[in-house]
Amino acid sequence: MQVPKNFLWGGAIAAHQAEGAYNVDGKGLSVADVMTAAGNFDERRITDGVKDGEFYPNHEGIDFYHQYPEDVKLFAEMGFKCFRTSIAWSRIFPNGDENEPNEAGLQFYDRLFDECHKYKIEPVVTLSHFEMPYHLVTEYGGFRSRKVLDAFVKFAKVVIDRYQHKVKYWLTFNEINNQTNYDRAFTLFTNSGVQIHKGEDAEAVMYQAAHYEVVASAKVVQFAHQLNPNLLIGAMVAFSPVYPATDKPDDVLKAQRAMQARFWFSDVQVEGSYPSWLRQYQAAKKFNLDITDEDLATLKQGRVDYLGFSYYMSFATAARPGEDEYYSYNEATDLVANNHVPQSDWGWQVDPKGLRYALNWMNDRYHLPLFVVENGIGAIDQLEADHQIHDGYRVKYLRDHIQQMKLAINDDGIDVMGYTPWSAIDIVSASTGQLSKRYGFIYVDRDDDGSGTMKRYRKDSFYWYQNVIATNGEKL
Ligand code: P53
Repeated sequence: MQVPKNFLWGGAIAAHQAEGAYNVDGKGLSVADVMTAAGNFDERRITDGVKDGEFYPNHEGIDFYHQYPEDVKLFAEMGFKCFRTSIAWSRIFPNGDENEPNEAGLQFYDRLFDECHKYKIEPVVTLSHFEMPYHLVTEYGGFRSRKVLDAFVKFAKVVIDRYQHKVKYWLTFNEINNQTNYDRAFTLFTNSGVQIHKGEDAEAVMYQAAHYEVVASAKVVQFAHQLNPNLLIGAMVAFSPVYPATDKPDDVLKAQRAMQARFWFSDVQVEGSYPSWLRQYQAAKKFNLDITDEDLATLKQGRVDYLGFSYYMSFATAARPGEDEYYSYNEATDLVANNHVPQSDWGWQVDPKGLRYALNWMNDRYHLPLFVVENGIGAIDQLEADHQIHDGYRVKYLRDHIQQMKLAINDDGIDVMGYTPWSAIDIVSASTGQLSKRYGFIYVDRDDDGSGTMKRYRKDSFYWYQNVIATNGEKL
């Protein structure tokens, strides 16, 4: 059993987790540059600018900024048809609010995309992947300000115009729905550049920031469609489905609300309007949001062409005794463990069948082509004395998930554009800042404290994936 002929096999990374060179060629600080490293179960700290004596793992990343020719060559050796990365906003507009872009930053992505095309690798580019210019945080409070909506659209127009003949596949906001978990500082900061002040209603702030983002996304879609009809612009959500913990009707309703709360973002981006429950909910909660008629018209005119999503794990939820009439969902407190699936070393619930569920759920709801733009497992790898890495657990994870994706394609008839596992190569973990939470097919000799040679080594999974691509998914 194979997948369609033109299927886009590849791998994914994000600029801030790989490039390093955080202050090179005019790049400004981004939100990723003020986050420290954490351990397995604690959170990265967000510092007030870059502080002496702190370690910021994204500052060097894996030095992809300088070593990309060697890395892209390795991607080509695996047979990648596409490669997903992001454009670091702060390379193009170092502060975010300049009038003119930074030409040196633009030239880097020219070189990178040219390098990809040398091997017939199609770039898939995310416009905003947890890397807003830090100046937009300190000056405007991130996406709580409409000015940042405009700054983002300006940035997006510059890069889409510049690379329209090199990049066909675009995604607007990476995992725009992580901020459903509005009580977690990391998600609001990385999605939206937002920090919550004492006494503020984080949920209301999230709905405002996310509104400006879906409007920005719609403006970008509109711009791209007018500029060049060959371009395809997608939305991108983290698809962790939320299952009801039991068959109790209250749990089922709670899980339904959780799904609505996690996926209203893509509802708006795909359908061009807010779902009815959310309008009622926002009014009942008296959030007092700046949502204009003009915004609502913009949303209708900027519907995405496809839906990209990440899939790592599934969640489960249970209703609380005396649940309120809204079945409101707070991701920080309302998730429960699912004892039917195992967990990764970082506590992520491993559930391959959830990927088939995800594809069917989105296909039923959105009727658009779907693109699996992230899937993978963070694990500790051992570099052996002979420079081999035996990562059978990674092969097993990916095999089990590809198997389910193939069932969704062949048995359920779903239009899946491609598959770009996370990550093409080891990079800095987004949530922990660790290098040791490894996802790649290519090992990078770098440790959590920044030591190591930065040398690249092929893992067992590298050769396995090479064969998966060569057989178009037949041999797993
Ligand atoms: P890390 C939360 C839930 C699912 C995916 O994550 C997530 C997050 C935020 O951490 O992030 C995505 O590195 C994200 C990538 C990230 C990858 O998943 O925290 O798009 O930037 O690296 C894996 O283990």
